[in-house]
Amino acid sequence: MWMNTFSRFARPALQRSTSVMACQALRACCRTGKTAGPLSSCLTSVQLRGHQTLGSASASASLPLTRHSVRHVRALDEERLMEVEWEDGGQSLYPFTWLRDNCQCPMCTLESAQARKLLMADLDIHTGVDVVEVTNDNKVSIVWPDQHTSVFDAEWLKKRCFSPAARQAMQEELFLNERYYWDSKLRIPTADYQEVLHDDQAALAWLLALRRVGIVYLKGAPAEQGQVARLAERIGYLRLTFYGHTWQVQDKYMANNVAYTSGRLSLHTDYPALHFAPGVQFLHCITQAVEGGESEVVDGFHMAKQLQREDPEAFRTLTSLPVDFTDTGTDYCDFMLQSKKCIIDLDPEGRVVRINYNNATRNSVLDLSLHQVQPFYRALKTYVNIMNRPENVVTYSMQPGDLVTFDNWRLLHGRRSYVSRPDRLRHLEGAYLDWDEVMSRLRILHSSVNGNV
Ligand code: OGA
Ligand code: NM2
Ligand code: ZN
Ligand code: ZN
Repeated sequence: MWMNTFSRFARPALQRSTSVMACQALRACCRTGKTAGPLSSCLTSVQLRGHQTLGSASASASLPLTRHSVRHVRALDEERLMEVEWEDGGQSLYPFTWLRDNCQCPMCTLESAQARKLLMADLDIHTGVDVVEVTNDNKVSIVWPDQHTSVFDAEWLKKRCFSPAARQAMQEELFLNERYYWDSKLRIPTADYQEVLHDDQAALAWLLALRRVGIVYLKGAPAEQGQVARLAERIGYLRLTFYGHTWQVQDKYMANNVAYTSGRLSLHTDYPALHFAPGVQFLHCITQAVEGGESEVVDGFHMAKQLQREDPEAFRTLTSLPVDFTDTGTDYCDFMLQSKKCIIDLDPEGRVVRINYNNATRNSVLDLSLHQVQPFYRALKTYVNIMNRPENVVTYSMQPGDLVTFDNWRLLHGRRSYVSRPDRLRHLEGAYLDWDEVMSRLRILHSSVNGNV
């Protein structure tokens, strides 16, 4: 039953990003109901009220554990590499310098902190080796010229193999950078607030979907303040900003932010006025307006890919021209922020990693040469037009007790204007977190739910 739902959830509304691997992993998940490997678990799910309801992340305990045994090891002195031949026939190469740098003995490693004690000053980056051999318990032992001995576990070495495929697999396991792109057909993954608070499998499923899809809806929170802080404590701690530890989205007299009015908020990411914008946002509905106030979201990464395809010149403009943002006022304390960001941030490999765009805080100071001004507006308008296409926007209306969690580096969100009535004040409570803390909790939950594989 969940398989059906999940594959519908995965395609066609969810289009995968670049690599083929995650898609295969996802399909494998859908077929077997098992995780595809460490930290690439999929989610079991059943449908509820038009949303995609998350079950729990499936455990990998029943997967056969692949144990890697060393058949043979030798030193390639010329290349200064150690070659490991595995029982399955594969081979891995490890540089002498890297092996010496990562000796796991108590003199070189502080075991209680899993941290390196060996100093760079004491590392000979031209070292040779005296002896390399496989021990009786299938470890690799190296005696260095100064007779210091290092012993490496076979699994430990295998995971750190330098082949492009092994490196890619390790990076995916560590950072979960594969994303499932979506459009208006997305059924937002949904979980139960109380379950996420009290059940580790539910919490893991929540955070995996938050990472992969970018948005997860939680239902069943008490319609009173304090819930976003409670949820942040489930992860670690929240991110304090000038708007406070948590903040109240309400129509306020002399509002210090356009969000604190009853007006329409066009699609935006929060806080581009901070150079390090919050990675994750929680919004909890305490009271909804009688009329209006519906929420809108789009997948900013998917929209950026679409822009790149449809208008490469506009994409180049938005990924290369820095734009000034500003925010001034008083809240938690007084503030006078200035920042410079490209609307679309790429990593060194050219992958989209962050969207920075709030039209309300985009500065009137525009640090561009005269001839760049019109191309900049043209590019931004093109990107915004793509986002606003009905086939790209997901619309929902938050009800008291609903709590939405989303990737603020990836999604753009907005809200329709609403009718403010003194007897029914619309009230959302919000909070920010950063991705480091969220990913840290995700890894811990993954190893406690699925065992340290
Ligand atoms: C915000 C915001 C959404 C809403 O406060 O930045 O996007 O529904 N609010 O009020
Ligand atoms: N609030 C909701 O970029 C922004 O100013 C987003 C932030 C006021 C904390 C709004
Ligand atoms: Zn050592
Ligand atoms: Zn916002």
